[in-house]
Amino acid sequence: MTDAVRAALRAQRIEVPSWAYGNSGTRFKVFAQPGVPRTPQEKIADAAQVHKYTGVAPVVSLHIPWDKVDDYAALAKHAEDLGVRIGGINANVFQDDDYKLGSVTNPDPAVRRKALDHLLECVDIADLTGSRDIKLWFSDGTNYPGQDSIRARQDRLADALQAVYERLGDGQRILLEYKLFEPAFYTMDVPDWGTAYAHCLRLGPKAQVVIDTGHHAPGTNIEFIVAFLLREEKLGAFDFNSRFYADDDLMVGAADPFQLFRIMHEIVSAGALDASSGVNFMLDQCHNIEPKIPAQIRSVMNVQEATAKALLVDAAALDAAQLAGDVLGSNGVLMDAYNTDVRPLLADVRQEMGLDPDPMGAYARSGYFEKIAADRVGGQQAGWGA
Ligand code: AOS
Ligand code: ZN
Ligand code: ZN
Repeated sequence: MTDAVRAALRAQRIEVPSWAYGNSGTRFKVFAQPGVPRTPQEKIADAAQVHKYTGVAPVVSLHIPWDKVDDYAALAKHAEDLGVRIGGINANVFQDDDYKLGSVTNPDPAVRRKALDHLLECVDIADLTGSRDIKLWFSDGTNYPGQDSIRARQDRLADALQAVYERLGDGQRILLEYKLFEPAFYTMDVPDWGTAYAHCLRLGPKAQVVIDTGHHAPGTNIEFIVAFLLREEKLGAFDFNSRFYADDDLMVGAADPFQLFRIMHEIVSAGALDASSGVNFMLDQCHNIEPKIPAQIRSVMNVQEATAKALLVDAAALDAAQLAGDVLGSNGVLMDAYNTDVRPLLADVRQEMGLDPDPMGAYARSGYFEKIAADRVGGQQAGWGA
């Protein structure tokens, strides 16, 4: 079993977001940090550090227009030269003044057209970067009862999604992300997994749901959603992060490592950890007060630890206990795995991969931060929330 566990841990792939490396903050304040990237190229260079020290984060998501460049093929080559590649393309229809009353669900057809054109531009960019995933998150919604027709907005959303779906090339897919609230507070047009699932079901097999772990009501059983969508073959990706209260975008696993383990147990037990499953394990976080690159390294390590524990679940014993109705026995099997310290195993696996067993220490000793802090003075790109 250990050889298979080690092989699965070596093969694990986690996609990191370009926006995690730029300055970010809340509506109250953005605390600028020294050395943050000034260009998409520098964001990719920072993301490459995470892969250099973890060995399992070779893919970087872009966010358009934050990462807009003149030559996407050159950007993809830049990534490859650094040992990583460009992953999902994230649309942004939430920061333009025109989108105050919504983007694709706006009552004004001219605004809807503008938003749809941006979504189609993201597919064009995915063509150029060779990306499979076009990730769509809509901040669209309403703040007051009566503000707009809930049903009409669903019709507008469906029309826009259908247009993007028809534009998709071979091997591409829509990843539709839901969010319970914020920035709209009365209705979001894609508020929950059921809405996202229903739209993706209507669209077809190239439309999948993204589960952002910060996008649910407190107490939501996220692993149930994971298991259900896996069974329906409609789980496309995660936007991993941690929350204490809302969409806090904190380091994944930092608030509730047990929940992350339960999520990864559903993934492992469904055979969905392997890349062939099509599930994309992405991070979607903002590091407002902590150093960006180490925070991403820690996040990747947290996902690795939850995954390692999930891989250690004695599936045969669990199955037998479940079928026997042995409540304490089945729970005990799961808890035995969760309570296993997997850090020595992961340190071993890193050494097998030719890596330092301590990614955080190795990065800290590398001098990379000191170099970028000295080199990158001025003109820092604003990131998410800035
Ligand atoms: C917004 O809350 C969503 O989590 C988005 O996925 C994310 O913040 C970013 O816009 C990337 O799509
Ligand atoms: Zn997200
Ligand atoms: Zn979010």
